[in-house]
Amino acid sequence: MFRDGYPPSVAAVAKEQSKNPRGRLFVALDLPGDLREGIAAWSREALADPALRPVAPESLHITLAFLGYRPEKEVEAIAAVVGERAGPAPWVELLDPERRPPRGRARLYALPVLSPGAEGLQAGVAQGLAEAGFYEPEERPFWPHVTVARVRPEGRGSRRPAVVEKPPGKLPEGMSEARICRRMTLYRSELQPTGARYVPLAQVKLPG
Ligand code: 2AM
Repeated sequence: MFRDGYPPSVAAVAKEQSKNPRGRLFVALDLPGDLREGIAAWSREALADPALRPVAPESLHITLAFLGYRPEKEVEAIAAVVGERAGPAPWVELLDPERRPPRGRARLYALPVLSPGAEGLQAGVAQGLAEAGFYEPEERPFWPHVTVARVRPEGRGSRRPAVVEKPPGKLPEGMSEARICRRMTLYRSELQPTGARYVPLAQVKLPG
């Protein structure tokens, strides 16, 4: 029910939001620059299908915990928990692209990640954030991956993904070699018509 029985005006909602701003937050393991460049080079051909919207090289990451919309005033405390949960820098291996969902029209393509270290780091960060009340652990198991492309909608205003005629093939040899990831970042995702922009709010250097 609305207070006074009237729905708030657009101006009132905007005023309330500016008093209590919220950000769409997530914690991610950053990939080393040469690996991001390698993915970008591969993707120029592999993700050339017009139905695909490749992720910009600077936005490639492994999400560890997606917090959803949180009040901006919590950012400092969230960053402190992320810092406390910094573990050893994990080694990661990228696997050949997979689509999600596996059947029907694909919505995204991702490179699954093999990394017991990243799984350990994710478990610690998720537990710390959940204990502090900033995160609700997901029921599905953690799927470490790097999203490399999202599928555009079929038409304007449609929620149905377009058909991908030429899905990405395998990764070239050498790209699956294990790499060490030395940085974990708390990001704010800003949704824009052209795709999301990820703004780093706090960064943690991982030891080792
Ligand atoms: P994705 O790459 O698998 O799409 C910023 O949006 C990051 O948070 C993305 O990496 C995205 O994962 C992840 N993300 C977005 N919404 C999410 C949700 N509802 N649950 C889990 N992760 C999400």
